[in-house]
Amino acid sequence: MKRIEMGLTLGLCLTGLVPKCVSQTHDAQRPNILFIMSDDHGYQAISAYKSGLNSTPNIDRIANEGAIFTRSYVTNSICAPSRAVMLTGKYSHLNGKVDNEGGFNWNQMIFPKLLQQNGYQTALIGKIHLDGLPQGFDYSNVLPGQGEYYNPEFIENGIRKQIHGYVTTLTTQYALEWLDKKRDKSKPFCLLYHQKAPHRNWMPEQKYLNLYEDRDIPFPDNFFDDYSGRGTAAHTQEMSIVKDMMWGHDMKFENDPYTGKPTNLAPSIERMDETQRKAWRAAYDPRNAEFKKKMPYGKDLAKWKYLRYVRDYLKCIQSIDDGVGEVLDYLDKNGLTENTIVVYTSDQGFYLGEHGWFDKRFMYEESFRTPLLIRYPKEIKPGTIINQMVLNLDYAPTFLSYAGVAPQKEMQGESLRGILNGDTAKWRDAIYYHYFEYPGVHAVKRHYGVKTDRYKLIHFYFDIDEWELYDLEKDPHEMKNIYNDPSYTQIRKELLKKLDALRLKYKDSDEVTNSFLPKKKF
Ligand code: SGN
Ligand code: CA
Repeated sequence: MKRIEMGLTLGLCLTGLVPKCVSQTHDAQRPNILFIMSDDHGYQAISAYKSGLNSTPNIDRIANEGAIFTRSYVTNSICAPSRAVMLTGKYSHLNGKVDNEGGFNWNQMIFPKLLQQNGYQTALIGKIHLDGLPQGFDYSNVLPGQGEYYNPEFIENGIRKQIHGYVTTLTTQYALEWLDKKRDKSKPFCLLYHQKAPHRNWMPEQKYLNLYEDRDIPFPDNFFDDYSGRGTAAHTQEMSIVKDMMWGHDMKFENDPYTGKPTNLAPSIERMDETQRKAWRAAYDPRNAEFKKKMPYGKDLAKWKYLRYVRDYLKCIQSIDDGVGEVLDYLDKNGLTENTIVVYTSDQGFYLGEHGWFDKRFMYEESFRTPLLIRYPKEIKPGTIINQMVLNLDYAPTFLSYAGVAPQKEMQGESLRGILNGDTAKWRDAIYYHYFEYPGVHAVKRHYGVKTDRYKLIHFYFDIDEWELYDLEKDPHEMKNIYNDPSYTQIRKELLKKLDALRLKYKDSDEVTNSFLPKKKF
């Protein structure tokens, strides 16, 4: 708007002749926010990260037309806590959601509430994994808990219904319906479009059941890791592809190939209608029969399990990518592309066979790091690459900054807007991590630590007291703990100092840490 027109409008507003006009004019300029997130989507499975595993042309569009972050991390690599960090802009020990088990306090401040209070229309669609009726949203349509792949239940504004269909396509359909028909188009929007896939147990959409079956998938170099050179935690975890994957649930056998007994795949299959079940069996039965003919063992069995897992995982991602394409097309067709910030991320990273693992939780790179792509044509140059270390803690301040809303002062993250515009001078040189869920599923010990550009220092605690140090330049796959290596004494001292400083800055301490320990002995 030209300055004279603005003066005139402002004048009329001040005289009370044109109520609300300033905010309406302002609203037209404020960007929309489309926050896309999937669950357990490792950066290794996005072609924009050039890993060579699969092809995700629609997700890649966000990077090509905007920015890609090469060092984006989470503060606590597990689902519900990560989401709580993103919403509140605070570390787990301050927002209270330290693990998947405890409740989430929806009464605390979260960025959607601030946007809503400042004239945004807000919606939450898909997986959130935080119990209770979501606050801060004009519309919500969410999966209960983890949600189901086939014929899932959705809770629409508090009302629970089972819906026929596949979860990823339904979530996309609801997002498009809200954008097109359910929102107040006179206001800017903030839509959280959050997919359940590719979370375990990796059940692909009917049309993708045979995708990648004829394609070889490369194995990570450290697939046959024996954990020598690492401490107790890497040895005692229960997230090994070869040892911990189940014949039913994970490997998709209705009967155990060795004992012939029915497996725990049954609940997933029973949810399906006849057509879905027929298509499923037509795909898996012949492959399972093939396996039984050969009965591979040793390293061949490990490789077979890896391929079954990763192929199913990648199939699930294909449906996510399709959905991203449909939503980006909707923005294009409705003239919304220019004025909408589109973010793609995951609640954490994931192991795709690195160290022989699936799942997440560890501060080791593949689960600590997460994909992050942002497009905003008005401010971000296409093809921008950001190498600074950023955190999911930064998302709330970033959205608020673009919306012109002041963050709550307790929020601990930094807006990414500056570094996206090339202002990198004062950015952080270290990041702090803290994982709490132990004892728990997958048995990953409690730990916290610091990562700098080159090094990573980790302290595993609770029922052990062990330190690990990695030189990521010399040892990018974190195979050799050098904490006690005398040539790293000085580095170790500096990192310990940095860790203390970060714990102080983010208000974590032994006292706080101890307050989250389980009350009863186990
Ligand atoms: C389930 C999965 C685990 C997974 C957790 C947490 N098991 O318990 O493999 O680590 O969720 O995942 S399953 O048998 O139910 O598939 S998270 O993404 O929600 O944190
Ligand atoms: Ca997750």
